[in-house]
Amino acid sequence: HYSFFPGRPRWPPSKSELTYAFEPRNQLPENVKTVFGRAFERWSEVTTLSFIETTSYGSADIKIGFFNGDHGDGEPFDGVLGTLAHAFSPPSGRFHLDGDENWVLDGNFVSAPSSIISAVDLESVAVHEIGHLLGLGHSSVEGSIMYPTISSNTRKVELVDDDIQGIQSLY
Ligand code: TQI
Ligand code: ZN
Ligand code: ZN
Repeated sequence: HYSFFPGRPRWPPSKSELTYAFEPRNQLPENVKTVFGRAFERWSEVTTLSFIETTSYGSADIKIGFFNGDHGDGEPFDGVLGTLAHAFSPPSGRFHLDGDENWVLDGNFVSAPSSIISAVDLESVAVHEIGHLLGLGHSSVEGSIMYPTISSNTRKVELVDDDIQGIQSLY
């Protein structure tokens, strides 16, 4: 079953259009940004929320960036595997990904040779973390997007009934 963060934080009803922006210093290529756009779309399809990319990083509701190791928020990344990403509950909007992972995009390695085995599918992680950004905690339903484990080299991007019921009870 789905869960929420303590106190059930959510984005206020007045904010059904959420903006997102990418950390300018990352200089992400367009195909990486597209993956996040698709991940947001999966949640907007089942809610009244919409997500709009903005180039105004400072004023965006959701700020997305790749960071390595200690990046100043008290939750350092740990190199390959372990923690892959973290996102904070509403209305924080902070969405950080571990730059040391071997991220896979549409089945292709972004930053590593394909002989590497610790591949992590970016879209799968993005869909899960956006759930957290919107207020969902972890689910006990195996196979749900919000289930707290994923096998490496696995792609899991489709919301299941439990994810949809959870987000629809918040929004
Ligand atoms: N990052 C954890 C996660 O997003 C961070 C975390 C741990 C957390 N406990 C939490 C976040 C409680 C909110 C509430 O779950 S992770 C997965 C999964 C991670 C894990 O890097 O371990 C995914 C990131 F679910 F597959 F294990 C993305 Cl998809
Ligand atoms: Zn962080
Ligand atoms: Zn999680």
